[in-house]
Amino acid sequence: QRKPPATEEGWYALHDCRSIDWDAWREAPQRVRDRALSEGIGFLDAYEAVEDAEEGQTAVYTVMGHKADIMILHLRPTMGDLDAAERHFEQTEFAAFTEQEFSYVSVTEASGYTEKSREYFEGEVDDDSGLAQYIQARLHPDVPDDEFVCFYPMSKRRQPDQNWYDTSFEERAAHIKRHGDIGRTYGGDVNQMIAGSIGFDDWEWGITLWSDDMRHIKELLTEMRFDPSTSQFAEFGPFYVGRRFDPSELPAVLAG
Ligand code: 76R
Repeated sequence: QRKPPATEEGWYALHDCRSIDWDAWREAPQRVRDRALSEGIGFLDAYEAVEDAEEGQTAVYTVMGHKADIMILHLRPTMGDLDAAERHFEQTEFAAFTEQEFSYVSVTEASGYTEKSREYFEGEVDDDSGLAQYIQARLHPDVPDDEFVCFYPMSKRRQPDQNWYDTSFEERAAHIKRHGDIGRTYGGDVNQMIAGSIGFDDWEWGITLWSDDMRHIKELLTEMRFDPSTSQFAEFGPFYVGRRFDPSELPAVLAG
């Protein structure tokens, strides 16, 4: 009755949000700044090219507002890869000018709530079927070229009268179906990555959304706020909104 959904995990994700110490940056001698920039660009280029691991993705964004200045997103096959990425970054001269304001650790997740995904989890589909390929693409996503990213952690509510974890599988599956029906109407306008973080971080999922127009994200999230799966059960953490940049643009980002 209360059984948890089957899940499959893919790549591990680290959202690494940093602020820049602008005073230290302005005061640093030019040769130190040059070295910091070339080490920063070198790190980001190598990680975007996934030179450190078998596979994965890395992307870097500027972050709007006071919460951070940049967000580095790493997706890698193992948690050890993420650990190495974080420590490797700390060893660059560039990192000395940054402070880690926020980070989030999760792993991409597919769950067996929908009828189709249940067929997949029950082993009834071939590996080369469209469904299997769709799920594998969700677990090993290509970070889209979209200009904007929106990241936030969330949990499902656990209150006496509104407890996601006390509802039956069937009830949760009905919620997820309606949730997915809304989500699919934004196909093409919003790309998303759902990553589970139970046991990894302070919330239960990390939501990463990408779009070329932030209004699509606002519209999607507003529609979901009115859907019972969100209105009755969702709790949200802080939101981070960023804009993609190419590592070669780091000097311009730091020139302010
Ligand atoms: O195919 C289907 O019918 C459902 C597929 C699906 C699942 C299983 C799906 C589709 N999601 C699933 C699971 Mn989702 N999702 C969120 C958020 O801000 C909010 O209100 C909630 C944050 C967004 C914006 C979003 C978008 N989803 C989940 C889960 C795990 C639930 C569990 O296991 O208990 C969470 C926490 C979550 C949250 N979802 C989609 C979207 C979009 C856009 C889709 C459509 C996918 C597509 O187009 O392929």
